[in-house]
Amino acid sequence: MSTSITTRLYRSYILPIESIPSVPSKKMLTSVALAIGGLAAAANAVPFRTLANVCTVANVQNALPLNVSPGISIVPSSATASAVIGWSVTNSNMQPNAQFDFCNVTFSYSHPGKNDLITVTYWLPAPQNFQNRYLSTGGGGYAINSGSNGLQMGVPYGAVTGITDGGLGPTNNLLTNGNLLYANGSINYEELYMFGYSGQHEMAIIGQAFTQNFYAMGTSKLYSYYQGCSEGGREGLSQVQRFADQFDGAIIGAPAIRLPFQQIQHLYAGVAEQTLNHYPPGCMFEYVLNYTLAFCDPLDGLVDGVVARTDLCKLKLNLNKLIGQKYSCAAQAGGFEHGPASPAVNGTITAADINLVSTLR
Ligand SMILES: *[C@@H]1O[C@H](CO)[C@@H](O)[C@H](O)[C@H]1NC(C)=O
Ligand SMILES: *[C@@H]1O[C@H](CO)[C@@H](O)[C@H](O)[C@H]1NC(C)=O
Ligand SMILES: *[C@@H]1O[C@H](CO)[C@@H](O)[C@H](O)[C@H]1NC(C)=O
Ligand SMILES: [Ca+2]
Repeated sequence: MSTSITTRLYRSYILPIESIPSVPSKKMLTSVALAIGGLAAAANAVPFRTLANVCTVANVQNALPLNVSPGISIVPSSATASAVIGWSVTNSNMQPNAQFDFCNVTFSYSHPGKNDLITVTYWLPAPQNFQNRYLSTGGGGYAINSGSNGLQMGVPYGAVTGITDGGLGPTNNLLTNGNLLYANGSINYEELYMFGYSGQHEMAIIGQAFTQNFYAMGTSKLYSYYQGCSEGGREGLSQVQRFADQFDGAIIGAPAIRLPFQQIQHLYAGVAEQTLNHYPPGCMFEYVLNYTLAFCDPLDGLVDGVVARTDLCKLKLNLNKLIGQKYSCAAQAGGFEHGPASPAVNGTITAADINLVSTLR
C-alpha cells in the first residue's frame, strides 16, 4: 500500500525534461548528408557530422576534459567508442518506448595517489539529434548504476547520458564487490564516499565538460539533468544537496534515504499484522488504496493521480465507512510489485481490516 501511494506522491517532484522538436526522418538526413557531403568534398570543407564519422576513439580522446579537476586524472588510452544502431526500448516502466542510434563511449580515470580506477560510460546521441543536454543516472539497491536501463533514458531526448561504476568494479555494487570492509574489519571510506556522492559528482562534471567538447558547443548553454529512483533517488538527492548548481533539474524517484527508518518501515506491516493477529489478503489493501487515492487526489485542487495534500488526506479520510464494502481481485502472478502469486480473492471489509489499516497509516 505505501509503495503505491509513494509512487504517486513522488511524481509531484518530477521536473519534466522539455519535449524536443521532431527530427527529420532518417531518409531525409541521409540525402541531406549526401548532398552536403558532395558540396563539402567539392569545397574541401569540414564533412557533415554523422554518428558514423564522429563516433571514433580519436574524437573521444580529443574531447576528454583532462583538466576538469586537479583530483581527477583521466586515462586517454582507456577510451572506447562504438556506434550502436537501432537500440530499442520497449515496455520499460521508466520511459516511453523508443528506438535510436548512439555512440557508446567509455573511459577511465583515477585519483592521483590513490591507486584506484573508475570507469564512466556515456551514450551520445547522433549529432543531428543532440539537444544541448546532459543527463546523469543512478542505480538501485546497493548498485551505483542501472547499466543500459539508465543510459537509455536520456538519449531519446537528445541528451548525452552517463553512468559510473564509482570505482566499485564490474559488479557496480557496494555490498557484493567485497571491498567495503578491509580484512582488519575497518571500513573502506574511499569506496563508501565514492558510492555516497563523489562518484556521481565526478561523473557529472566530467560528462558535462566532455559533452561540451565533443559537440564543440562553444558558449552555448548545456542543460544538465539527473534521473534516478530508489538508490538512484538517494544519489540524486546527494547531488542536489551538495552541488546546487550542478543540474538544471532532477527527477528524484523514491529516494532510499533515512535507512534506519526505512528498514523499520519494511518490518512494520508484518509486525502490526502479527500483533493484531489479523492477516487480510493484499486485495483488501488494494481496495482501500483505490478508495484513498480517489478521495484524496482532488483535495489538492487537481485530479491528476497525485496526492499532493497528504495532510488534508490524513485529516479528512474516514475509512470506517468502508466497513461492509465488497472487494474482489482476479488471480495474480507473483512479481516485484505484487509479492507472491495469489489466487482470485472475494471479500468484505471488516472492522478488523480497518483497525489494521488505521494502525499502519
Ligand atoms: C559499450 O562499450 C562497452 C565497452 O566496450 C561495452 O562493454 C558495452 O557492452 C557496450 N555497450 C553496447 C550497448 O554496445
Ligand atoms: C586496516 O587496513 C587498511 C587497508 O590495509 C588500512 O589502511 C588501515 O589503516 C587498517 N586499519 C587499522 C585500524 O589497522
Ligand atoms: C483498484 O484500481 C485499479 C485501477 O482502476 C483496478 O484495476 C483494480 O481492480 C482496483 N482494485 C480493487 C481491489 O478494487
Ligand atoms: Ca491531485
